[in-house]
Order: sequence, then structure tokens, then C-alpha cells
Amino acid sequence: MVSGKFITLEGIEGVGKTTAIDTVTSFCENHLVKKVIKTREPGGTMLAERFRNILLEETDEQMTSRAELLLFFAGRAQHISELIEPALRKGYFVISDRFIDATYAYQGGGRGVDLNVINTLENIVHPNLKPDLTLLLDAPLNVCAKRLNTRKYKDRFEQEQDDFFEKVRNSYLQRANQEPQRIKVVDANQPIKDVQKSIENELLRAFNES
Ligand code: T5A
Repeated sequence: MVSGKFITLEGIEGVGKTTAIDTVTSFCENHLVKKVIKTREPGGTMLAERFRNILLEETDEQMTSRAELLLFFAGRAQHISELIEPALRKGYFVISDRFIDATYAYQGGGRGVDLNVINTLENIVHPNLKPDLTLLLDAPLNVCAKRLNTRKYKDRFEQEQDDFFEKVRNSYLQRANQEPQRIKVVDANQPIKDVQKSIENELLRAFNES
């Protein structure tokens, strides 16, 4: 029986998820609950981190969309049974940098994989697990690209073109429209301290325990 809470952060690259996860973690620790675990996808366990490397590295052989999709779900299956579910059972707040919404946005929206296929896999891998709260950080593409400008290495996804990320962003926003109770859009096109404040407000609204 699940007793903790599952919080996910989503958004396109460079929008500020990795920066924001520290805000979420420390706010939860200081104001909501002491037991907090921070994790990420792809990854989160040793095996899933190995899948992450395969998913992100650029190689000569082009990975098919279906192989990519299955590898994300393979890592997620491991991540859920090894880390997420045991922690939730023990009452932890589990905070993940990306989860299932990324698959709908990137593989569904970006790559054009049939959403019914993704939904079928979701029902096989985690029929009973959904985030309690998803913070969707949103900002225009050019703002996110500028934030990533200083990075020398670009992974397999970061090498995609603008139209790919535009589709990913639209797909995220569409999901937020469909599930407004769970997915809260945070305006990430503002100074870090204002993004932090918006996130803290969403956490208070969702868990109402300050
Ligand atoms: N993926 C993942 C799928 O395709 N399907 C899936 O199912 C899943 C789970 C993961 C890739 O895998 C794909 C999506 C991704 O392409 P990743 O390395 O985890 O790759 O990449 P990202 O999650 O995109 O992480 P990034 O580090 O690229 O972006 P972040 O975390 O959004 O950005 P962050 O926090 O590192 O910030 C970038 C820079 O901006 C600054 C920060 O200081 C930093 O320098 N910044 C701000 N500057 C000004 N104002 C603000 N408000 C700022 N916020 C941050």
C-alpha cells in the first residue's frame, strides 16, 4: 500500500528542472516531510542508469523509435520496483526529474509514436502508479536554448531540431490541459527566485500542510 507522495518535474531541456528539483527537495524536507528521495529518469538505479547511457549517447547506428520507447519503459520498470515503490511504501516523498509524461511528450509528441502504444505499455509497466503532483516547467524554446548555450557536449536528444522541441513542448502543454488537477504549469521564463516561489506555492496548494 502506497503511503508516500510521488512528485515529478517535467519540461523541455534547459527549462530548469535540475535547478528546480533542489527547491522541491529542500521545501519538502523543511516544510512537509523529513523523508525525501530525489531521483531521475532515465536512470535512478544502477541498471536504469546503464540504459540511460545507451539512450543518451550518440552512436553511428540510429536507434529506432520503438527501441527507444521500450528502453525507456525497461528502465522505468526497474526504477519503479527497485526504488520508487519501496520508498513510497515507507512513506517517503519521491521526487523525480522526469517520468511518464516525458514519454508521452518526447516519444509521442516528438517522435510521433502512437499514443495508444504508449498507453498500453504504461498499463503493463505501472498500471497503478501515477505522480501525485507534476510540475511542468514551461518557457519558450529560445529561452531554454540560450540557457544551454555554454554546454560543449550535446546528447542524442539535445541534437534534435527546434520543430522536435516545439512538438514536445506542445504535447506537454496538451497533457497539462487534460489533467489540470495533477499537472501544474510553472512559468519558468522568470528569474530563478520567482520560479522557486511558484513551485513552493504549488507544493503548498497540493499538500496543504504548512
Ligand atoms: N526522455 C526522458 C525521453 O525522451 N523520454 C522519457 O521518457 C524520458 C524520461 C534526458 C533526456 O531523455 C529524454 C528527455 C531528455 O532529452 P537529461 O540529461 O536528463 O536528458 O536532460 P534534461 O532533463 O533535459 O536536463 P537538462 O539539464 O538539459 O535541462 P534542465 O534540467 O531542464 O535545466 P537545468 O536546470 O540544468 O538548467 C539549465 C541552465 O539554466 C540555468 C541553470 O543554472 C543552468 O545553467 N537556469 C536558469 N537561468 C535563468 N533563469 C532561470 N529561471 C533558470 N533556471 C535554470
